[in-house]
Amino acid sequence: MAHLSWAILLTILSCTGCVEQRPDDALEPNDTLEDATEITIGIPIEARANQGNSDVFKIEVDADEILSIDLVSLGKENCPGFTLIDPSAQVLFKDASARCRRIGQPEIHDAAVEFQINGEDYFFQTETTVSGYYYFTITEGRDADNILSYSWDYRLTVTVE
Ligand SMILES: [Ca+2]
Repeated sequence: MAHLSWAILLTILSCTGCVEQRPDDALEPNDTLEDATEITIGIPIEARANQGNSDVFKIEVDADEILSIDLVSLGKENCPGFTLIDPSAQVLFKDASARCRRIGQPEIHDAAVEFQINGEDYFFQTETTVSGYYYFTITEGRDADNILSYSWDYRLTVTVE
């Protein structure tokens, strides 16, 4: 009987899905391009990236504009990876690793995309060459040994000039 109890306890402790995750934001589900949250230009969105659950946003833009994506950290584990795709489905930016810390270069970083890390915050800017929907994805990273699911709160503002 004692062995059975230990077995149950170990199962609970080692079951990653059993560890409670911080609640998702009201924008869910937005894990895929099909379910992307549409951004209104100039209107900030406050949202939460939970580990294992990407946040996908779509932004309708004309060609020959300056598209800026501004991310301000609002706390918790600041571990985001980013992807930016243009309306012709070309990947302009893609982080290489799902690990928490930003190590090394992105897997894809088109020369037309400016990317800045400003302390805890992030900034993208690019001149649009195609009109239509740009897709911007935030994926919360992880560490090899994190037990509790990581979670990052952020404010996203998109502007077009
Ligand atoms: Ca999501």
